[in-house]
Amino acid sequence: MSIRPTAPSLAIFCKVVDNYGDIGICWRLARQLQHEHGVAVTLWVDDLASYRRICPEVDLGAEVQQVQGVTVRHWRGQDGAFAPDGIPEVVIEFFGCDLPPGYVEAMAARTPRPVWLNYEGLTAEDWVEGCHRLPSMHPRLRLTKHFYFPGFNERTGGLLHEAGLDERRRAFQQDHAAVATFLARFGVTPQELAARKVSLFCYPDAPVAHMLQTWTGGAKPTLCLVPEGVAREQVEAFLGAAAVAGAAATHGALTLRVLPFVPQPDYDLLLWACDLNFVRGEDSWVRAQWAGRPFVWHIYVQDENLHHKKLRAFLDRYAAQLPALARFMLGWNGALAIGDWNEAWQAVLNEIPHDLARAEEWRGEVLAHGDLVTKLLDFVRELGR
Ligand code: TRH
Repeated sequence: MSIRPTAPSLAIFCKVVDNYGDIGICWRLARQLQHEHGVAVTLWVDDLASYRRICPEVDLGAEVQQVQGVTVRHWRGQDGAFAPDGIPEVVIEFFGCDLPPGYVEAMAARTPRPVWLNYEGLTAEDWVEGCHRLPSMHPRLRLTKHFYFPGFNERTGGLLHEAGLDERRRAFQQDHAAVATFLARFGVTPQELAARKVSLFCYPDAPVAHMLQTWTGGAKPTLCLVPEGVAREQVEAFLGAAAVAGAAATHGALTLRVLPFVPQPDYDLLLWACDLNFVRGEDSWVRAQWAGRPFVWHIYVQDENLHHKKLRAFLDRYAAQLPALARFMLGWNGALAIGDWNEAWQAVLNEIPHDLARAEEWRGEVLAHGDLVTKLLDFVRELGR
């Protein structure tokens, strides 16, 4: 950990719109700012219950609490007056969530005024390059907000990636006993370890039933690990029972196990332990990119099929040389018809050696421009000058 004497104080405002992705990203960002850069972070969260699913030590009843070095405040609403001297040097609003008006007034009254960033969603589309770092004046107050877009190249804000992540990932993946011990927590037997291990995280509209059927009829055993609550209907149809943590069933070549929702660092271990990962949204998608294993991304649905455009923009960058994986991901997201599932899946499996090579290459390409937190703090210093 490098505590920099100039590390600013910083607040992150996180409104959990639905699911855990928003708090997933904010919590990861907060931790890395604090642990690796010594930043005094206050994380304002409106939904502590969602937060607790990925971080079990969160106290649902606390207005203010310390969690792993981060000050966490329950953001109860838009009311309230705030003192200018209580405002930190940097304020980050996540996905354009509206800050409490009294807080914004206090920001304007602070000397010097804070750096104010709007942390936006990740997309591989080119337009973000023109919007990253753009200023936006407050219509009334002497305050300027800047857009911060995460992204994949030097013209964007980078991706969250902790120091030493890759070393930890490699050490874990090479340590077969550690992988077996980790998976045994979920009831995975030594025999099941030999199967092709797949984690499954997606939105409810993914064609999960087709996938389960394909694995059931497969020539080789598949072990599917699915967190509780994910694709509940299709999982229950396969199990013939409630999809509660600990439930499991085997049909044909497929064994399916329902896992409890694990704390965020353990979710990385799950991705690292599997041969292939189905992920969704933003944060698990990025974590899959660091796992060194093939992944299938289920993108968050947007009006007018905008998400298909986003998916294609990513596939153009990532999977230009991985036609089977690209085709399967388009099918998984309803952008084309998969047709024969056995054929499509077999083509994905045949391509795995290329996926593994691409994952290594991709990490190098993206991180050559620095990780998100380092880039964000550089931008803050630039604005503060
Ligand atoms: O929750 P998500 O669907 O995320 C988001 C939100 O929907 C958001 O509103 C939308 O804008 C964005 O997608 C595009 O999926 P995501 O991003 O993968 O976040 C899940 C988080 O939960 C991630 O931080 C990993 C974590 N997680 C655990 O900690 N334990 C688990 O067992 C699992 C399955 C996930």
